[in-house]
Amino acid sequence: MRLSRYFMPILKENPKEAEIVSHRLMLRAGMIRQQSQGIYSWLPLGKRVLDKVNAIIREEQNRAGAIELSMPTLQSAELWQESGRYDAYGKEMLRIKDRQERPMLYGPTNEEMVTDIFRSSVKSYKDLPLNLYHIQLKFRDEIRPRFGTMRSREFMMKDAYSFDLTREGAEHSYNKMFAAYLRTFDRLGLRAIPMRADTGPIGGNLSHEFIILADTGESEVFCHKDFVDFDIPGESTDFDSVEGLQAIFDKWTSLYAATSEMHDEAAFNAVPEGERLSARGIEVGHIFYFGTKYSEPMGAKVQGPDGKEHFVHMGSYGIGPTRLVPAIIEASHDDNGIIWPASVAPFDVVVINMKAGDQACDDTCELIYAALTKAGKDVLYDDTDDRAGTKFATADLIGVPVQIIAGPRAVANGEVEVKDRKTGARETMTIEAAINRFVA
Ligand code: P5A
Repeated sequence: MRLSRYFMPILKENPKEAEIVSHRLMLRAGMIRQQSQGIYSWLPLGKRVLDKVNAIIREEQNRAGAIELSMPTLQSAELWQESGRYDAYGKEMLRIKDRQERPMLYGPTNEEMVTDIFRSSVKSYKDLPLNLYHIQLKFRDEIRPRFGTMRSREFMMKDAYSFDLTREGAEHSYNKMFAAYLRTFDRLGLRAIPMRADTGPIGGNLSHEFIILADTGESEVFCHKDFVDFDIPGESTDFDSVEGLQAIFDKWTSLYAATSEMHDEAAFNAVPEGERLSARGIEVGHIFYFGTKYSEPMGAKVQGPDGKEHFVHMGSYGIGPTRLVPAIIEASHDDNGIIWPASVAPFDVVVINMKAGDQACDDTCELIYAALTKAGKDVLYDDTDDRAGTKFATADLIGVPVQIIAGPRAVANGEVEVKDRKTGARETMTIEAAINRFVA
């Protein structure tokens, strides 16, 4: 991508409305724009990061055996009247009427709709277990939308829903998502700790929130500090192994970890003082087991091996991609801007032409840009005629992991400078070596 032809509206000034660093940097880097309170457009740079986050979420959901579909944002009120949640959900639900005056709503979550899909076609235990997920916009008319896309009214959610014949089966499905979440957040460069959590309007009595420790987080959390160094389940994790996944779950729930709603002061005080962590955190995921809460009132049942009908045991599993992007920034930035983990960086490398219009600089940059693009890298080429200082500030602000800098003096020697955004380390090397670093 040539910056001269891209759309990346950088802000020079610090936006006044931004209270936390991720919101400030997302606005400054031209990643998002507020359209009305708590409702955002994702501009091209932000969209690239969001897509990369979603790709990792999708890979790990698929690895754990979940199957992707797509459900609509608008739902009929009837479904929610069946489960009893239409009235219970209160003012957070955006209620609308269509031209025939039929009550509709903008989905805040999809338990009812997915249960309807399930009951319409699954009739036998032989088709279980089943886990269906989608990545879709939701709407919750939050009392206090704030911090940009961290807590917005319209937001994206990956929501998965599992169906099993028995409670034991459902617990295995829960453990699959538990392990998949540990892997997902790790690949996003984050350390998320599963904590016992309140179930709120989703229901059930088994639930974990996945929390990233951050001073700007909205949740107050309490946990054993050893969680910070626990091993993450590897790529070879067997998601069909009941014992294997139970062992992962048991290990990750063996020490104290709870959100403030579930906090047990006495149990926490039993943890030796030096090992207690009392901190603030960001909830990036939340998983639930709620048994037959929806399947019973909505009549979602299958025939079991005993020939009898059984209401299915269900769970639901949410991750917030539009919250994860600012959460990653909260965890990884410096005074100059964002520092993206390579896995979600909007571009792999930015090529900075320090003197656009200078033949040797132009030729060198074009050569590098073409070679890296051909090698399948996402390359941003700053070919604008801005001052070098402005270009450096922009590159640091948008947080691309590697900068290749081509200035007249180095280029005259057949060389460029390669800068690591995270460490700030700069290295002068031949043009060929700079290319080979990515191609090899
Ligand atoms: C689980 C999947 C649910 O809704 N039903 C389907 C269950 N859970 S939840 O905890 O309410 O939400 C799941 C995740 O969505 C993100 N999230 C938000 N992100 C941005 N702005 C919001 N207002 C918002 N509300 C929820 C969080 O990451 C949460 O863990």
